[in-house]
Amino acid sequence: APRSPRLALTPEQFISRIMEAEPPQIYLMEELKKPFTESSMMMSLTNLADKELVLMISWAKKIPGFMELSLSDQIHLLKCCWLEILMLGLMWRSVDHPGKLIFSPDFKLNRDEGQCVEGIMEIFDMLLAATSRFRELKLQREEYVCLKAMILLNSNLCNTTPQTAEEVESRAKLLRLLDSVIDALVWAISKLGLSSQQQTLRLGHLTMLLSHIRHVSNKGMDHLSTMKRKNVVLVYDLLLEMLDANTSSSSHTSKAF
Ligand code: AOE
Repeated sequence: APRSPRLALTPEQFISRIMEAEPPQIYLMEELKKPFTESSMMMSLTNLADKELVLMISWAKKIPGFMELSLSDQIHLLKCCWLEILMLGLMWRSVDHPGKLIFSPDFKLNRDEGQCVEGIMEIFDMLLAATSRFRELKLQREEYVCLKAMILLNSNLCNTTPQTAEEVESRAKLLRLLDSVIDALVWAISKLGLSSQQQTLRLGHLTMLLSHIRHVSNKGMDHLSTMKRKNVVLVYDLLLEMLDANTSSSSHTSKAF
């Protein structure tokens, strides 16, 4: 049946829509030449991210209400949060594998394998620490999909002041969308059979983890630009200009939409 965007979804419906939007499992599908060198590891990571980013755009488009935002808001949101979204996905895949980062089923790295890339172990450790935190909290799939949508919709909120009437309208839609995601997360938590005090604490802990993810993403971004300066990362088509999300133009992303 056609879905009317004007009818507000219940939290339950909202979650099932974002569960359906989840991208499929990605495989790197290349032979890993072990032991890794700095450039072979960075190449594999970049290849993987390349595939994931294409799927991330289709994922975002399936979030109820996202396509009703202005195109420039859609682009801005994705530009601001792509690495946070990749990182949260990585943490989710790695949550049952202490000490390992499951980039994909055919590309798993131990902390120590980060030794071959300058500066990467520090990022790996932060990723592993946040993953352990999710493990302690026993993060549920429903909560995970809500957090991911929250990262996307929250990423750009404080960076810009809407100016034109269109921007004001898109901003209002964005805020209502964020309300829906928060309601959905609260609903997901309420299913877990906790006391209302424990539910409130869980909501607090989960959302506070998002500030750590933003922090790791900023560190990862710094690391990536260092790598780029050393010409270690091979950056492809769509990915080319976007390492510096704040200063670059949006021509590539526009095409990607
Ligand atoms: C994290 C999760 C994941 O699934 C894959 C990767 C691969 C690379 C990893 C990163 C990660 C974790 C942090 C690392 C990083 C390598 C170095 C860093 C370990 O310390 C990321 C590789 C990224 C390469 C692509 C860079 C260009 C992307 C630009 C995208 C963009 O700006 N836009 C607007 C496109 C948005 C599409 C949704």
